Amino acid sequence: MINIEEEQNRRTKCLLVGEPGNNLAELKGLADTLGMETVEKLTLTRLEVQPAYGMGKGKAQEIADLAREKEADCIIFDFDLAPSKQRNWEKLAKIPCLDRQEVIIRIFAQRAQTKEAVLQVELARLTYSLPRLAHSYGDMARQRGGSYGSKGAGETQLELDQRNIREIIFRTKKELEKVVRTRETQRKKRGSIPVPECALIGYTNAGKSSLLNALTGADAFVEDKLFATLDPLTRKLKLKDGNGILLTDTVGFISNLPHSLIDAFKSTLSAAKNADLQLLVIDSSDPNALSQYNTVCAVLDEIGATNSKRVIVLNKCDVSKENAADFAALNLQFPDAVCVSAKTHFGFEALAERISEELLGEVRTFEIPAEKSALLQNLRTNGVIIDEKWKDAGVLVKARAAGKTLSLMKPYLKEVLINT
Ligand SMILES: Nc1nc2c(ncn2[C@@H]2O[C@H](COP(=O)(O)OP(=O)(O)OP(=O)(O)O)[C@@H](O)[C@H]2O)c(=O)[nH]1
Ligand SMILES: [Mg+2]
Repeated sequence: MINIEEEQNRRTKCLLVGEPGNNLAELKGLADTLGMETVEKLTLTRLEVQPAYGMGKGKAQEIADLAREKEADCIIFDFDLAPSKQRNWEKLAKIPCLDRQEVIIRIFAQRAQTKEAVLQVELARLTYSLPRLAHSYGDMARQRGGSYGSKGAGETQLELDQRNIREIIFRTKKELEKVVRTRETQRKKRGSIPVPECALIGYTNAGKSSLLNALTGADAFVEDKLFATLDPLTRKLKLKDGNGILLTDTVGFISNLPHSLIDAFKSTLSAAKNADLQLLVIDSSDPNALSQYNTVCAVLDEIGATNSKRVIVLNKCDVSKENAADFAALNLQFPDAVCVSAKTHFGFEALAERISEELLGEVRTFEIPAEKSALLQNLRTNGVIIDEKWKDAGVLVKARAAGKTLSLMKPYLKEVLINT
């Protein structure tokens, strides 16, 4: 007899399948995050262009048999499966067959907490499901949004299901727009005095939330699983000079991030787009740090978040220093990067100084003639004065200034006068 409790606590077993050269470590991380147990990993030796399964029937049957032998409850592919291929696989293996996109969407769905995140994920899930309705097998049909099983479903029923989903997509979009508008109005109300904005951006698990917490004393959720953060969280960061800046934690990126998710999370990702400064956080202890960096840059390109200044932050250097060769290579690749550890707070002073330099300007000395008091006033309002000494002819000011204010001040730059 089945022990019901045991059955409920049993973790879903999965078989992972990846393309040649893929060690499936990341996919296993995704499966772990979903609470699944990986019973077997299988890397294909070559790729074939085969319409039914994406590989020969023999190989596909072998994988299906292996899944049965290992008592896997599902097969997960580390690449996209077209709807018809997914259907063929599920018919062959008689268990759910998920592709990478579906796994990521499911994690997002598990993690979503605020109304905005829930709506965004729902939108991505429905968009993913729509072309798959006609192909879903058994229980998966219902999970993916359809109301019918694999057999006996007439076309009218399918059309009805598709129309239902299209209507829900339309309603969800409208509702999401409303939530985003409300948030934007609140943001505008708060932002009457412009405060420089800085966003923590990076691959999932790079340590963005840990950095926000360590730098600002926030209590953002941190976990050694993927996609711990779905909602942006903003906190004030006090710097040595000036009135402080706003630091925002953002949703992590991953390679092959489903398009439907990028689309759905556009409003959340706007924090990255609107930031004056992007802190690009890299997990320097990860052997794939460089390809993760490239993925992040590609997503930023895709959402058009390319106009902000960028600083590379090599995080987790407490761990990566043990792996000296990889870490040295990263430092060589990013000579301007700031090395930090959210765990030990190593490098925090250097990071704060770098943020100040980028957002408020470097510390410079200006000699302002007495008759240019308007300039001094401008500097007081738009820059940060660190020290001022009055002399007969004017005032010697040590200050940070950036942008237009710095351009106006340039003729009075002390160092330049001395050097020329
Ligand atoms: N050793 C070490 N571990 C760190 C450091 N920073 C973060 N971690 C760990 O890395 C894991 C991920 O940290 P998070 O802060 O949740 O990462 P994240 O970038 O916010 O991840 P997502 O929200 O999933 O995108 C956690 O287990 C942290 O404890 C660090 O500097 N050193
Ligand atoms: Mg996070």
